[in-house]
Amino acid sequence: MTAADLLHTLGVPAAALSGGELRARSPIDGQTLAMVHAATPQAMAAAIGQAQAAFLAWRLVPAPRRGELLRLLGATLRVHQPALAELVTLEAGKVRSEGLGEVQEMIDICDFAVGLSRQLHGLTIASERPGHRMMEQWHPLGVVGVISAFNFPVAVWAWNAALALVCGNALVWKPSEKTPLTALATQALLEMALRQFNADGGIPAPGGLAQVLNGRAEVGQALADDPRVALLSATGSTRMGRAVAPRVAARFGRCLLELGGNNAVIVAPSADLDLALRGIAFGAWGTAGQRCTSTRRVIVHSSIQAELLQRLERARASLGVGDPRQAGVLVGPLIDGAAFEAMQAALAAAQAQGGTVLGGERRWPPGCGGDLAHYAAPALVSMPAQTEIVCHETFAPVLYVLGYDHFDQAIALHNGVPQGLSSAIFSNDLREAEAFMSAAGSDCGIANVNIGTSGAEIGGAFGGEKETGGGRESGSDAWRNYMRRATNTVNYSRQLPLAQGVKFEL
Ligand code: UN1
Repeated sequence: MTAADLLHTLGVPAAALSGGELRARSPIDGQTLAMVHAATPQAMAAAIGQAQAAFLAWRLVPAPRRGELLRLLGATLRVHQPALAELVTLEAGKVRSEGLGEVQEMIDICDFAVGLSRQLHGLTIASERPGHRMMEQWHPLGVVGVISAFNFPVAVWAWNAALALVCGNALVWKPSEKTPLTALATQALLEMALRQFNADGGIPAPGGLAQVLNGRAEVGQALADDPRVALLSATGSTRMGRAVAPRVAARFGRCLLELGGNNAVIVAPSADLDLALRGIAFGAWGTAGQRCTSTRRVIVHSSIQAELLQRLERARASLGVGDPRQAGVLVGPLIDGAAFEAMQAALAAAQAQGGTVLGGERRWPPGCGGDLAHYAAPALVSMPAQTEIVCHETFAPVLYVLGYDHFDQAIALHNGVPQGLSSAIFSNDLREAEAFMSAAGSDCGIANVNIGTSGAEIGGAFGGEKETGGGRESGSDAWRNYMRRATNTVNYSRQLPLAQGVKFEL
């Protein structure tokens, strides 16, 4: 199906797809898919105003009723999963099973939010004063702004949208300029769910509750700067986070940052190498290395370094690179020419810093647009040390391999980068595995044993430390980021004792 057919199936009006100034492009062949309208900062301000008004009504709707909207969104996504996944493949270049997986992640978080709609509970706390009771409540927060990246163009929105909406907030979304079509399609599916919600006889949703505005950086800045935006959830590069977070902090807004990673796998002498090989290959080269959880570094014990390198090289050389819609292809295109240039620059730097590079060359798969698209062979780079380039996140299928002799050295190398998102160890030694997950082990937000760094489930909190930004999205208690906590003390006695035994007798 063409993009136009898919968008029609997904309920996007044809008028939204031509005459605009933002080019939607497929990385598969570099062709233009549509010309989409780009919003102005003024339009963003107006949208935030509508969202603020919608919030005032939505916060009063009982949470289980709000959960019904997410149940309907999940049901709508189930019906349209194949078409939306195909659009993700066209616009972000993911292989088909990963496109489907991304939409599955949206469905999963909707299911999670439905359950959550009856579990947004706080604590009851023992008061030190007689006849008093303390408790905490979680209240809706306000307008939630979402800035998302091209590489998970719809799942990351869904993590934020499902939690924000069930928590009683309104939503304004600024998607990546590189993936405006999947954003329009997702919004159309949400509007289908809203129409059903508003027709079922229950309390309806206010207009303007969830909006999407495609546009350039200044539209994202308008979202970051607006004091009516209570929480800005931003996913993307550390550079983007550095630009956005101080603007939000300057007005005392809340930020939820999910920025770059530089994820490593430690391979210990006891590792099951078959498992390690698959986990590393998928993590490093799957999704063409364009996940924030992609494996960028392998830290392998010197006793098995040669064997692992040899097996990794065999796997690397056998990977099908090409049109992500074709059977047998596991590595699709890079998102654009700039991504390819960044990959080449990283490989040149690695070589200059003493590395041995295998692969990484440009490919021109037949029927894929020639020079208009950017495909690269995955790269495997042996490094003599953790040099400057290894400490840098390059969003491409480049894997650096470093050796170690002692476990402590592996942990030091592991943590010796500025980012702290995801991490893994392959080991069958219980002591090593536990030490890796301990307070003195991996400093990342995600630390896995005998699975790779990428492909997290929605049930856990997702995010990381240091330059990754410290935010947590998705599962566990990440919902608390989307609410405000009120501590309440109730006096049901006939006295007014003061806390800490303070006396103030009139
Ligand atoms: C991202 O790359 O921004 O853990 C998100 C994973 C996916 C999400 C990645 N579930 O790889």
